[in-house]
Amino acid sequence: MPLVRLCAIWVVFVCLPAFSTPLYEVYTGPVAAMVSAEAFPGVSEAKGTLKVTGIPSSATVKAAYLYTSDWFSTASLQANFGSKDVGGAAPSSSDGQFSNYRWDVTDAINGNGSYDFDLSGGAQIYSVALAIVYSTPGRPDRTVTLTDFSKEVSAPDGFGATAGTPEMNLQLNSPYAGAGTLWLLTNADDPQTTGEGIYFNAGQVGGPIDGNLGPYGSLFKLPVQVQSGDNRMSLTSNGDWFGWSLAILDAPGPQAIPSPEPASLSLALTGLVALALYRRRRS
Ligand SMILES: [Ca+2]
Repeated sequence: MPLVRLCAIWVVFVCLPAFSTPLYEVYTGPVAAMVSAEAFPGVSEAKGTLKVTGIPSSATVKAAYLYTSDWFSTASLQANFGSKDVGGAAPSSSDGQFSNYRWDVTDAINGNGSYDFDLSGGAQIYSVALAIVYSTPGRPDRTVTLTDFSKEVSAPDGFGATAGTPEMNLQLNSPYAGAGTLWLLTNADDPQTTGEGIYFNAGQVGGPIDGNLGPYGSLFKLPVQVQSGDNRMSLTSNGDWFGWSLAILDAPGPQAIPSPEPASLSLALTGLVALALYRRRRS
């Protein structure tokens, strides 16, 4: 958390808006994901452009969500995306002074390109992100799990944090083991306090968390080794105070049934022909 922001007054709202729920969606088939994000220095209105790249022209968009998060406020935020008014949103989840917001913008995505956004009504917005899951015929089967939440990761002395712990964990299930990709979005992280770690199962796969998008937010796309069953992620604070709001795991799908190699197939045919000739000679 940028130190300049620590003296902010936390506005407590008497009437909290209705909360929707965190998301945990699993997509299977020839699916893939992409995430685009932009950082902001703790603003009440976040305007910018998110780029969508890498989606094949034959792909179908299964889901697209616009994300932001806010600190010290749970007020509803208003959003425009891709020249459309996509309406107001209450927090989809909240943890202490950190809240996550989500809009379903699936209908607004028309393939690769630049998508303008304008989010207003916030207190301290540090990042805006777009997460897309798409399906491409002919691609290998995968298992993409998209989940959003609010986790306030805070220093042991807290800097005034009212929730969160120095280490936040999350588990994602995968039916199959193999190589995968993990996306994580954090915000209000900064380079002044560093040394954070990102862990996946037993090993460290990333860190520090120092605003790799700019002041003050980070987007990570990390290669991971997925195990069958539960996979445990951990983010450590090491003195920084930030929010963690999004995780997407691209994991293996069902293994393709092995087809006979051409060499072994011709060997089998040769054997069958030889057997037929031998029987004809004996008859
Ligand atoms: Ca940091």
